[in-house]
Amino acid sequence: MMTNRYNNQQIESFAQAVLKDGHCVLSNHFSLATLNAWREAFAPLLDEHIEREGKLRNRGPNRYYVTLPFTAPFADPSIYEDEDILAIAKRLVGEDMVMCQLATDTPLLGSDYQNVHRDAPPLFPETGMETPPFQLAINFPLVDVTLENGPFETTRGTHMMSKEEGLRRMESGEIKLEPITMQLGDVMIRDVRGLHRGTPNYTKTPRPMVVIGYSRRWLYRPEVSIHIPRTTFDTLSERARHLLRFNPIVESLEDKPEVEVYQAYAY
Ligand SMILES: O=C(O)CCC(=O)C(=O)O
Repeated sequence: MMTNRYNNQQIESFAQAVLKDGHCVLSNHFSLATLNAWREAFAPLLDEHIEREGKLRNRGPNRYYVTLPFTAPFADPSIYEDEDILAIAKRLVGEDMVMCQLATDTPLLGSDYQNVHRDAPPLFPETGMETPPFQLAINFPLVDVTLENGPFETTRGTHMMSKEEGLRRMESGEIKLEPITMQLGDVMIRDVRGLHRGTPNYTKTPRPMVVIGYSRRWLYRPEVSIHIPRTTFDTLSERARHLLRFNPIVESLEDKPEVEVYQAYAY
């Protein structure tokens, strides 16, 4: 049985921070042993990815988006069924939310500043108006994130305005990009509409950042999905089966697309 670290009031205040600022950070949340195992298992996946499709450079130079296989060590309920994170996420994207993404963003030496962007198009582009949240990214690094190795930079409040308005307020200096440095174990919960960018990794060590997507049940993002082996699906908890209910069930994880489907990422 997984237990809550935070009480209801604390959960509510994390959710309020996401509503107001667009993001919050839970410090020292995940087990370091688990994250160290993820980092080790991820290293060969990154190498294979670079070999196979590194030339596409679709996230900018020396920066890679790699989907994680839904298998050990990544198919870990202590991570994707974390009680505190689910409690915060449900307040933001609904009791019947779905988990739609399990992947990583990794800048290497030679990466660059990305253009400021959001990760999802607006729901109602013709109005310029924003709504309550519909898609969240749960981000946690597999190494400490410092000012040197490519901290994610983000803004406050821009998830509730049009991209044009957000960029205008950044241009005028009213809203600033803030680098989010993180310790291994920290977790950021963010509304993917907040204007942000990746920054250069000046070190020789990759900076993998995991992204788990939770969204409203009615949102379909064809760019992302989690392929769940049938044999694994049968072993999942009832809650996990419910969270993952709209993902494809596959006979084998070898039946995956040749290249990442999530190529266009910036909106
Ligand atoms: O990994 C990062 O720091 C940010 C990457 C990013 O925003 C993206 O590729 O969409």
